[in-house]
Amino acid sequence: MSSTDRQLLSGDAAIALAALHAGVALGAGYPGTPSTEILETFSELGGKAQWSPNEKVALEVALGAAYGGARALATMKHVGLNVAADPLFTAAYTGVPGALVLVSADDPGMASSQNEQDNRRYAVAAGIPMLEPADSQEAYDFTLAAYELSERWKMPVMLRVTTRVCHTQTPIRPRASVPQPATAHFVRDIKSRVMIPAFARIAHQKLRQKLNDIAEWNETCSLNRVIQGDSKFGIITSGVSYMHIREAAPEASVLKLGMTYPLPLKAIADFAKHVERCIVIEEGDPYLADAIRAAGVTVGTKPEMYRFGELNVARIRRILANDTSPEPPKPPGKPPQLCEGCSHRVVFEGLRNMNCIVAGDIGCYTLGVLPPFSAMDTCVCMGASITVGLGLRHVLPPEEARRVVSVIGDSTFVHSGMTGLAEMIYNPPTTGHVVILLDNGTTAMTGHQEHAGTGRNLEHNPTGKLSYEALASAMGIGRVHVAELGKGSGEFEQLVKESLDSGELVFIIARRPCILVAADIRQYEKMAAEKCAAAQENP
Ligand SMILES: Cc1ncc(C[n+]2csc(CCOP(=O)(O)OP(=O)(O)O)c2C)c(N)n1
Ligand code: SF4
Repeated sequence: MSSTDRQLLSGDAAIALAALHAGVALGAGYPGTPSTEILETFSELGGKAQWSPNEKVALEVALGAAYGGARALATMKHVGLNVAADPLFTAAYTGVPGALVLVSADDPGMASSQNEQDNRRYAVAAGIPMLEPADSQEAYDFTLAAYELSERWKMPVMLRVTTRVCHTQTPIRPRASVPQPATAHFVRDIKSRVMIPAFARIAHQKLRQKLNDIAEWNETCSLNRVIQGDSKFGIITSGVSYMHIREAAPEASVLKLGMTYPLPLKAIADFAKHVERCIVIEEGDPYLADAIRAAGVTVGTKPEMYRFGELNVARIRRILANDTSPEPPKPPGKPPQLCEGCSHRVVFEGLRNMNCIVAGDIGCYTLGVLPPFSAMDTCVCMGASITVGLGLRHVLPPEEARRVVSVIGDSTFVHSGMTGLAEMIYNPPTTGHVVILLDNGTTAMTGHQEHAGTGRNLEHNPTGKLSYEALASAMGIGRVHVAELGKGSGEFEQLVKESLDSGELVFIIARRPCILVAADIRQYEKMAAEKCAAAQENP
């Protein structure tokens, strides 16, 4: 197959291929549906990709690479951008001498997420140009365009994709050749990169000027397209909604926006003026509709009920008919559950038997909330188990407070649990607290990725390994226990009971590999040991 032959790729794979073709020097991210496959594919294709402990770290590492003059990629799911929001806003001020593309993979309909936030709002709030592809070809083309834009305007660019775009396979034709980046090289530019207030004030002004210039450029940019149709009826749209619209209303004139921040408001007003009725159709929040109306352009928008969940052809037909009658219920799916033999079962059986108040977290183990366990009382965002548990401990009457435990997975602990431990040591509840770390040696929920606690990198090769025991002890937790989980919950229950009764700060590492990767882990370890032995024999 020649490099320009058509290929059937998911949007995630198309982004990875474009990153490879763009000569991206480093891709960093944290797994999360629907973004995970981007870095995995980038690595399989031969790109340098690495999992970071969390999204803030990933964005900062990628930003550093772009400060060094390279093209860099940062990937994450939508909620990950909440974690990375701090560097994001200031990266817009500093700009980049290389190029930085941030992929935010949103999950309207919450196929695998705790909320359906619409990250287009982040592009506006931070002042970062944003592109929204509709299918895999556009995912490929827009990724390349994002690098060109990032280099041209010397600032990060956001590629905002959604679940359907990420996971649907559609044909793409790669470009015959893509201009390659210059070699990475650090050029000192203190006023642009060190955001003390005196420099940041100037940087903010520069950012707003750049955004004005980009908005002007976007008025005639080829990333936006008008599909001429019926002059009576026009639709303004972006992203995957465009694909559904072509089927639901093939006769309509369509303005398909590819760059959705900053918006080409003159082109939009012009389009609306030339059709008798104009409506904005978009998945998620009425982001486009709000901005277009705020600019004084009269457009219709979808009824509020269509803000929730994904759009599809049937729902768009209903929007166009202004049908707000109740929608047919979705066929009930099989409720998810922990695998037979999953080590998390032992833990939640024990917690249920002891009637603990469980501040939980996000991972496979969130399924501990469902029967037969029903042993999780809170779950907010990654890392919140330890801190929410502490809050409960601080205010509940002592006899209730002593039943509170925090339960956190190993990948989640590395992601955002460590600061919770610092809080526990700094502001200890009078009744003590018990944190249970579920160390199954993988990020199971998102497809078994490695993390900084597994001792293996993205490609499963050996690398540095965080020791939870040493970390907790060094942070000042007096009672640190490792519980090798067996089949029954008896021993584990006894340990938790003693820990709760102690009234001290206790950190329990409940250890047993996820059964779905236990054999793989043994294989990785065997290969690493063989490599090590070979290196010793032939130093
Ligand atoms: C900020 C954020 N990033 C990523 C995700 C996606 N995600 C949910 S849980 C999880 C980690 C799960 O791994 P672990 O804590 O080890 O639990 P396990 O699934 O292995 O039981 C990830 C990456 C998320 N929900 N929020
Ligand atoms: S994938 Fe692993 S961690 Fe997740 S439920 Fe199954 S055995 Fe448990």
